[in-house]
Amino acid sequence: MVYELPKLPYDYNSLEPFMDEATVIIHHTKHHQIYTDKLNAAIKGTQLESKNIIDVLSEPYSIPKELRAPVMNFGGGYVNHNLFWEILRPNPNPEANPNIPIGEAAEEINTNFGSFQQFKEKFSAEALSLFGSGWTWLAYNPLTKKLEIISTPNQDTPLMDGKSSLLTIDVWEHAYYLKYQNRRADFITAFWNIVNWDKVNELLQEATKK
Ligand code: MN3
Repeated sequence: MVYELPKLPYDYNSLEPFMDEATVIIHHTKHHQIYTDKLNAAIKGTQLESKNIIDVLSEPYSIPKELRAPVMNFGGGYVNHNLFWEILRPNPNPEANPNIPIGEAAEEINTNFGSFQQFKEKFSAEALSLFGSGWTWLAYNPLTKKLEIISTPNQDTPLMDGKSSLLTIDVWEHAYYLKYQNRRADFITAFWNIVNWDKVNELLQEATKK
């Protein structure tokens, strides 16, 4: 398969003021594009060309050894960013539209973490304390049937551990440095205003059906 950079489901400036236009443009057209291009280059002419990257990353130890590092890095970077853009949405007036979980996602968050507030605090603390570059996730573990807050280094993804990704924040510095510099905590606080809870709920429903 040849992978393409997906179009964003909103305008580059529409996540303002929480995520600034310049960051979104560079993040999407440079960083995400490079992961896409390097994934295509890594699998070109190999047996992985005929497989779906989601399936490939779900079984990282079945990736031929010489391809494993580039496929995990660039394939992970490709799918992680695909998800990241999908779980965001514009919210120009958060005071009028407090952004809270809906449906099954709301219920499961309450069951697993006590309340949305407690979940938010735990997830934010996890994202803040992640050392170096990586991602913090809300994931569904099909073995325990529970939600988990986890972090992964680099471009690793919960798929590699058999878990389904429901929500994620990119805490690589490229995701926030232009606007927030070293203030990762402010970026995380802003993030909650633009989470697309309809999408998170949809992903949870898909994950629990499997
Ligand atoms: Mn990124």
